[in-house]
Amino acid sequence: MPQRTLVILKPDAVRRGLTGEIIGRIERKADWSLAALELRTLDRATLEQHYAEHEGRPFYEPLVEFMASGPSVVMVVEGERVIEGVRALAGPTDPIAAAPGSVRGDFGTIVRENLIHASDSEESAEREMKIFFPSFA
Ligand code: RTP
Ligand code: MG
Repeated sequence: MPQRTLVILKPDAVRRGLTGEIIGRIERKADWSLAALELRTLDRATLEQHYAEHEGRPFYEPLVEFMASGPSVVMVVEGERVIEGVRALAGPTDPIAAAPGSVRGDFGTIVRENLIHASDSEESAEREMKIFFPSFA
């Protein structure tokens, strides 16, 4: 079933020059393609909307600060089962627990700077695409 998902290559991925590597992994999956892509420094208001579910948690403030600390690559990826698929390609939140072969497992060590965000459900994907690409969805 074709789907769309909102993917962010976080500021650590851009700073470390890993965006080509990660985009390449996404592009090489059969029947997946890029529907939107932009290099953008995310502002606080956008991040507060995006991470509203985490407001009040101890990691929220440092997370928002990190996410605003430099440019990110914001993308919409479309294709067969892409919501579940990009989450699998990313690996679990904690990069040390993530298997080698996944983006977080191959390149990450600390939980906050885990390189990539991907929508976790169809509802999240719709909500997040509207936040980052209001004219697109
Ligand atoms: P994401 O939303 O970025 O795709 O990641 P996720 O679903 O795997 O993780 P989530 O629980 O939604 O957390 C969002 C992001 O917050 C940072 N985080 N830091 N204990 C901590 O320091 C902590 N926990 C979460 C990570 O950047 C995580 O991706
Ligand atoms: Mg999440």
